[in-house]
Amino acid sequence: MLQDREFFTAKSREIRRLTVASIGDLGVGHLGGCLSVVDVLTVLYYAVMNVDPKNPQMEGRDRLVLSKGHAGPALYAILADKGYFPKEELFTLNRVGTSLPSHCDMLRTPGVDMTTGALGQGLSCAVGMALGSKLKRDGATIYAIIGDGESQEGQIWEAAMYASHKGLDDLIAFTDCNKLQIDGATEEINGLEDLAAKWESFGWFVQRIDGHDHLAILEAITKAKGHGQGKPSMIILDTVKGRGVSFIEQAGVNNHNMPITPEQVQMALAELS
Ligand SMILES: Cc1ncc(C[n+]2csc(CCOP(=O)(O)OP(=O)(O)O)c2C)c(N)n1
Ligand SMILES: [Mg+2]
Repeated sequence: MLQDREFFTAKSREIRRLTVASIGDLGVGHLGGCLSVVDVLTVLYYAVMNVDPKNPQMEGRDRLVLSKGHAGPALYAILADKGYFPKEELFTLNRVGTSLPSHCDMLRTPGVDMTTGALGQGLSCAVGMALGSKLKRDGATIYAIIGDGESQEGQIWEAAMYASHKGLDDLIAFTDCNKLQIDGATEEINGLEDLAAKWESFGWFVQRIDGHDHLAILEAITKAKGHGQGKPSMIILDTVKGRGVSFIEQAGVNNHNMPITPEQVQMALAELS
């Protein structure tokens, strides 16, 4: 189902509110890297993916591997909003006995398709899933979201090489290119650019867009599905870490795993209202 710009804007704002509220209740979390992927997650879950919250294990469903597993709380906000579990559970985030750990765990959370958090591994899992789906011919599309800092891991490029070798055209990956990693700017620590040229040279169909423009994301996914070149797709999303809340954006590299006070939570929710 296609959705319009106003719908996406309102929905992603609501998801940002839920994300900030659940991390805020805990007092600390990966605010920057969660807020940078809300827009792509919103487009995927509200306009693209064939999934059923009432049947999270549905055969042939599309899959998402959130390879940058520390952004789990943003995915949980979406899953709760879609009805996979009650929204109140968001306030058990990362507490003893929760089904919502700080990083994604497929054995604990309905709707989470792969356990992630050890950076570099998720894309390989997505490649395996895409290969399995191709062999079964179940029609699924496999989506993966990796971080730009994460892209410095060698395993990402092994997965990249194998996916194109196997012609996995039902694999659509995104790089959340927010230009920051845990302790600095990606270009200063271990530069990735020209990132698009790198993916192209590994045999992928590559697009690069504004990662906060919902319609551009939707258009890029549509193009990725229809490119007909027998290649996996990489959509590089130019994003802002902490997007949507000014003081979190301004914290820059300090918004990675950031403490947040109850007063700051109120400020953030007011800006997102
Ligand atoms: C293998 C591995 N090494 C280190 C970490 C710790 N770690 C968690 S997030 C992060 C930074 C990742 O940067 P990036 O991929 O750019 O994520 P984002 O900016 O979206 O938060 C690091 C080093 C980890 N989770 N896994
Ligand atoms: Mg980053």
